[in-house]
Amino acid sequence: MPVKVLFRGIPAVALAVTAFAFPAFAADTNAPNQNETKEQRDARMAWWREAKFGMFIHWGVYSISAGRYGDQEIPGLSEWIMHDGKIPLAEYAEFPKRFNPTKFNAEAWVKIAKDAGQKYIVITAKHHDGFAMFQSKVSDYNICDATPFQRDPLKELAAACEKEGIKLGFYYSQAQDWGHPGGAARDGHWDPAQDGDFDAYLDKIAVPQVQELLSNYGPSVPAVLWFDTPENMTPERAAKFFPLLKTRPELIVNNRLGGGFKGDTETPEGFIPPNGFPGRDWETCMTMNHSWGYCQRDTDWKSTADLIRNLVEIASEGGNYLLNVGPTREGLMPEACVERLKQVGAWMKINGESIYGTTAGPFPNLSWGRATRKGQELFLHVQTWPSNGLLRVPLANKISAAVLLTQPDKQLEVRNEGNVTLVSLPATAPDAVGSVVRLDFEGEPIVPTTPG
Ligand code: FHN
Repeated sequence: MPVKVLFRGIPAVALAVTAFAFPAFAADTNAPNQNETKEQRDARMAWWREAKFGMFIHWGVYSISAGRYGDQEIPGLSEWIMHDGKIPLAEYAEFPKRFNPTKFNAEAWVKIAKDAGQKYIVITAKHHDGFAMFQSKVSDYNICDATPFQRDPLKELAAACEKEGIKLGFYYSQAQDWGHPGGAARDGHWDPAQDGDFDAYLDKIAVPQVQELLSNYGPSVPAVLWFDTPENMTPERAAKFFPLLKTRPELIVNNRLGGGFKGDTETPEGFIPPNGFPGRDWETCMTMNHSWGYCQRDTDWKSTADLIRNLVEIASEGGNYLLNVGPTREGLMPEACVERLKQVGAWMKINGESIYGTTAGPFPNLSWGRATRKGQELFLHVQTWPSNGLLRVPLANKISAAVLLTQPDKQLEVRNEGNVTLVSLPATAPDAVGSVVRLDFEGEPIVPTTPG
């Protein structure tokens, strides 16, 4: 089938930047959690701050095409294929008829996340193509009514997550919807079947579907609601969602609803902000390759070492890491992802205490690695092993204990020299990617501006 390719080569980061190029509106006093105290907020965010590491899942009928349409490769993100290939709605609506991911096993997916050390999952309930990956009474353009599969994966995931103690969140594309009349499309509609009134679309599709997502999966699912690309959203339009969000006081909502709604979390996409977002909770979302949805040609996977170092860098700046997997049309996670997640999990098994529940480290920079903090413990992530066996830590506090997490029963020799704490390390690093030293220190960290 010939397809006109109109991809404009928008990388993920650029998409993120353009997505937020909206004027800032005054905070709406009707917005959820406006009057929350710091204590209430800390309690609401507690599990998320402890979790640090989550799995993002982009799964939809775009995994059928996996980056190809007819005999053409469609450049760009595989989940944008309908947009970038300018595929008419009636043609795209043929995809669901071929979507039968019989190998999908919610328990297996949750186990992959759990074994990786991930504490929460956020899955695409509806992406920009407008196809709902859940049972929806609002529109029959959904996985239960429009595919031979006829199962609701969100329901199965909710049950599996509950069993394993993993939190489940839903991604919902509230503004862009290329499958329902009136839904927004970046750069405009390409098929007259998409034309319609945006407010009517919000009232008839987006708001009621969010209500379904907030009502049909039990009292604690979704734990997170992850909006995206707020095209055309205004404060009035964002406010249509507020009464619903307020029905779930424990819900965590990201900052992409639009209309000036700040939400609970900043969401840098594909990059790590050098100093985090002081005073704000934040989460870097990132794919393991380039696409978010499954894309057959996209095999440029980040290495396990990169994934671990990203996680460490993010934690050292006080953020969470939401790492994406794009499962296949059969319902399987790509082997390359599973393998890497397993290896990250092996590292987390030993070093997890240096990540979970930590806050940013106290050092502006360290020549040999990164640091995280949990109360009176500092975790030194040594990525460049000192050739003389002495780790120089710009810290003047009294140290009561120092151990390598690989050998927690063996105390390391520590001494203070001026402003610097010197830790004696073994000749070789126990872990080539990142070995962690835990320092138990007294008082508040004293970090000299000019290390001695
Ligand atoms: O356009 C989407 C993209 O497909 C993907 O879902 C990412 C994930 O954060 N968000 C959008 C771009 O900002």
